[in-house]
Amino acid sequence: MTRTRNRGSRPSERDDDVERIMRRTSRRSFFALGLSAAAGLAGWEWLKTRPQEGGVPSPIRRVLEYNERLAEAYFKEARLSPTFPREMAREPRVNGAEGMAPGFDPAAWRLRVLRSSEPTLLTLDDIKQLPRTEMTTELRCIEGWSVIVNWAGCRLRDFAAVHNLIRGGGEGAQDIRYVGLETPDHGYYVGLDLRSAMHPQTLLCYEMNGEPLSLDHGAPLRLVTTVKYGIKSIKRIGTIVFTGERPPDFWAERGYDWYAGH
Ligand SMILES: Nc1nc2c(c(=O)[nH]1)N[C@H]1C(S)=C(S)[C@@H](COP(=O)(O)O)O[C@H]1N2
Ligand SMILES: [Mo]
Repeated sequence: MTRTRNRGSRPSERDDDVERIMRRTSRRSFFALGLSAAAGLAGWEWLKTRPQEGGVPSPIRRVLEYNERLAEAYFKEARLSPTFPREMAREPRVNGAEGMAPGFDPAAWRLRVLRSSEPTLLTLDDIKQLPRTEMTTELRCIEGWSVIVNWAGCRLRDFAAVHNLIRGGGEGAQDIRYVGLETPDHGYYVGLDLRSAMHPQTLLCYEMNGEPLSLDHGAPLRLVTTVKYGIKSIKRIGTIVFTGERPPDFWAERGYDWYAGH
């Protein structure tokens, strides 16, 4: 891992920062904020009734700011992929329909979020309450074509921060190193290393080129990540899991590189 210098402080000092943040985080549990995974849906319902700060319920804002510092300490060497003027965005061809059988009802859809305890079920509205991020980036298919697309959604990193998903879960809990995602029918599934999952251009997307996602392009919620080939940008996410073990990956099982970076 290459460590880059961070505004005048020596790398070793930055490491101390990370250590300190990590120690403090494990001491001061997020239970106090009612935001732990264990708080689950009840906690989330409570959150939605909190006063807003900049469009985000204030307890979320606080945890976001806190976890952003943590994420930055961890992932500070993230390089941003190029972005493009919004006018350059085109509709990508529909590519790949694994795990996207007909008969799917987006209205009945819920996102299952798993860490160590009980799964949490979220609606699309829950996800839309989180800070919205828009980006116009290149979708690159491993088959050799690419297209510039405008996407909107929630950074997976913000999602993880709000739901306290990247922290170890206390005594005996495994360290989170990966994120796994799969379609509701388990027909398509991808694994991401945590660094790529927490990259600021890895989004849980619900809009493409200013319109709600179509079913073909992954409605109601898909992943888009600029740091991997299109195979990792899974459409129609059903379950997302934060885990210590490398998740299975549809195309890795069929001979492609598990990391699929480009
Ligand atoms: N569920 C699901 N997601 C998927 C695929 C798939 O077959 N099933 N194909 C992937 C591939 S190979 C690419 S290039 C992109 C294409 O996204 P698009 O159809 O929105 O252009 O979706 C990715 N996500
Ligand atoms: Mo692809």
